[in-house]
Amino acid sequence: MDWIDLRSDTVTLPTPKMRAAMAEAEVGDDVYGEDPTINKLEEMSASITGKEAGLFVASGTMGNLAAILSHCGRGDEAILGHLSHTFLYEAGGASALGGVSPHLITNQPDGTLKLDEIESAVRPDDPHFPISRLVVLENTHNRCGGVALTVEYTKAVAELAHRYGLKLHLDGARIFNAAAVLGVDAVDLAAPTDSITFCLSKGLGAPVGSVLCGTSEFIAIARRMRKQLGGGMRQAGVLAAAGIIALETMITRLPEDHERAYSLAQGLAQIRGVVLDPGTPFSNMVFLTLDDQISSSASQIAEGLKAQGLLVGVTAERRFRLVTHYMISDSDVGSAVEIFKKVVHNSMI
Ligand code: TLP
Repeated sequence: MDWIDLRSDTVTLPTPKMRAAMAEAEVGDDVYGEDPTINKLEEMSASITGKEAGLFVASGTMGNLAAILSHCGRGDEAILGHLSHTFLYEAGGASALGGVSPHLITNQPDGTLKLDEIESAVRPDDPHFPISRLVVLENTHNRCGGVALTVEYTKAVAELAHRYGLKLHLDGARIFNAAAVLGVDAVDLAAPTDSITFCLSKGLGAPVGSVLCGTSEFIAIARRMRKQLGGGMRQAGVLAAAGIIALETMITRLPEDHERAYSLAQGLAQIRGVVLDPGTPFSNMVFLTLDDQISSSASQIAEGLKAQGLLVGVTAERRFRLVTHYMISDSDVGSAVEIFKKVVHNSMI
């Protein structure tokens, strides 16, 4: 079956250009720092985020974890949102492997954390408390609908964090989507932060990898953390080669995904029985919920959609996430709406 796969932008396959670059990549032992393709990707990544240095890592999860472990020691605390990917979906790595406690603050619907709540979360210097070391933001914010955090907001959080001697890490898995939505440069979104992870293997279509960027001093520490985590790779230039093509060819086309997410939302909004989240889509994600006219659960509806060739993400009992990416065409959007309509209609009470 020719699937229309809207579960995530992580399902994207490498483009022919990526495969060609992978086949021809010049490689070496990256643990010795001798893989020219990885070195090039790391330099490009540093420059595209305006940081001094970059570190190629296996995944967004590894990038965020290496960052937290580099900023914090055992018993320290990181302040982050209750809906952040790092808290919800990274298997508790920071606590399990680093002994770093999460100090949760409520994410506002727009993905932000309230400044006064961050400030109150910073621990006083008292032996009863862990030491507050880090604030973590996410841009775009996945569970908050793919919404982008602005440069001004990021600056305000950085200023606050720095005032208290804390660092700011940005989970910028989809930072280029955020930059496209806001019409700003990724450098400006990253500038206030002390470190940023961005992903090559989501909307940018590369098969593997993320890059953690920061000062040279920070990246040297993170490089040791990556080794501890078992992420010191050898001739991984074959992977980095695809990442280079991703940076060169896939960033400028992201607005197409946002336009298609918009058309998808317009189409789905016409279907009786589903309610779209207010404002969705903010970037390449459409979030919607089943209303009372539908007796089936989201999983049951998803099974029905799958039988018709449409794959969607189920994020709660009655809730879906649909994500557009470069493998989704205008006609896929039209078909997805038709399939959704048919399956939901058949589930009407
Ligand atoms: N997100 C994936 C799933 O894990 C949910 C997805 O399909 O959206 N930060 C953010 C904001 C992410 O969305 C993700 C992946 C990560 C970090 C982790 O990246 P990977 O999967 O490369 O470890």
